Amino acid sequence: MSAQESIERWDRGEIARVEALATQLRSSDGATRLFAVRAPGRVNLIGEHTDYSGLPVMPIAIDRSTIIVAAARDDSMVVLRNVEPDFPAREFRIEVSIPPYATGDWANYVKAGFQGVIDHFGKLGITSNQLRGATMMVDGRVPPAAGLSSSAALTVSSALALMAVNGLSQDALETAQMVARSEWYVGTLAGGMDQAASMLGRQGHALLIHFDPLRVAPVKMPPGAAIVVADSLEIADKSGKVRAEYNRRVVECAIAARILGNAYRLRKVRVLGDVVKQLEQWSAGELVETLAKNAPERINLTQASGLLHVEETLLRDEILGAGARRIHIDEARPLEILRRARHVLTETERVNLAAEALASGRLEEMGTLMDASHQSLRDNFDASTPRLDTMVASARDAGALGARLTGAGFGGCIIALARESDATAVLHRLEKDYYAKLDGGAAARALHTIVHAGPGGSAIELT
Ligand code: NG1
Repeated sequence: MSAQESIERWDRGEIARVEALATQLRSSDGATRLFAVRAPGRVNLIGEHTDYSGLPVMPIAIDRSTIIVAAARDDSMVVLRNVEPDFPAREFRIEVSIPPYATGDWANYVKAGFQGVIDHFGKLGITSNQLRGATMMVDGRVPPAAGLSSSAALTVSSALALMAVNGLSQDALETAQMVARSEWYVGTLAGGMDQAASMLGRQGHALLIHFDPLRVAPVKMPPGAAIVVADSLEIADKSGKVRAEYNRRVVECAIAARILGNAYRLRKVRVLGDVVKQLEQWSAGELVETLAKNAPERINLTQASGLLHVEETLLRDEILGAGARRIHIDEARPLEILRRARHVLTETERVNLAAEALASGRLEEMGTLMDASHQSLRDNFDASTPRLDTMVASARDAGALGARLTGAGFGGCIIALARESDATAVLHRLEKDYYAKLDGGAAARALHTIVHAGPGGSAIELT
């Protein structure tokens, strides 16, 4: 992609942010050759907690982004400065395997993006000691810990910045694939939705994304439809308790997949997507019934290894990972496999229906599917909270066609689909029913707005 093509993806506000960062970098470091990259956050319209099972999702990239202005260095050091004073300056070295900072450090997401570049280009023969370091100024405007993928915006923009200062370029799909697993670096066994949306977003379109291999089909947003996003202000902090809940869901889904794989005598099943892809025809109802016949609703890893005829240590290594990246789950609580599989499989059916509904402008149907998604996330996946449920109900009462939590849940944002003419009423109702009942000033602090589907990440050289 040429610099000229990609600058068209930047809006005026972003260009002003770039100019401010570039001025600082020029005056503090005397840098002359500068690159700017942008990567947006995303909201997911439907297909929640399906990506790590290799099953489809349908997000939009949003018109809020992280921007980095970077200058190459002659050594392998990376010097990071963030415009946000809560995120302190950081320095580290590029090496084959970059050691992470302590959990929760913002710069781990930069390191995660870099590690993706190092691993990927390493396989292509470009070793880490050939990569130049960079001085980078970071300006993120995707609200953090709200389910809008501020982390993917930072990871993707960091990867793009390291590539840009080193003169590395490749197809956007390849970059999306390269960064898909980068959040494993920070200990979240995330699927690849956020990075794919951030990299491959398309103006005015939702993205129907399939995984393994990654494929993206743009679905035009119907005229007259508005997407409202509202932050619950309940912090879905992915570096703490929420990560444990998230990883637990990944494990629960992986066990359900293996039990189904055995029941249908399928080969090499790791995730529910492997089951669905190997069966010529399937329905969520039938698969859930099969699972119920072949395993108890709740199970622990020892019971699962018995059922699967796999040695327990092997099963643990396969599902929880090995070495430093091994994840910990609280084994005193049984793993809920039936309800989790019911959510993921019915959600997959909903994504497929939603893609058709949206493409043909059937907004009511799309809304109904979003409502059903929320109910399943609440009842089968235990990913909602009373606050998110209240907001979803308010949005529906105010005339939204459908509403649901978006992202991992456990706090964060809701999303509502409304006719353009009703969107403001939905926002006002949330202010009155929800924000007004929180502490003073909540409505002023909380992001609640209409978002538009914007373009994916890109890099330009500043002249
Ligand atoms: P959030 O919590 O919005 O970042 C997470 C995962 C996604 C996906 C959704 C649930 C990360 C970085 N992202 O999104 O991959 O699994 O939950 O659909 O953990």
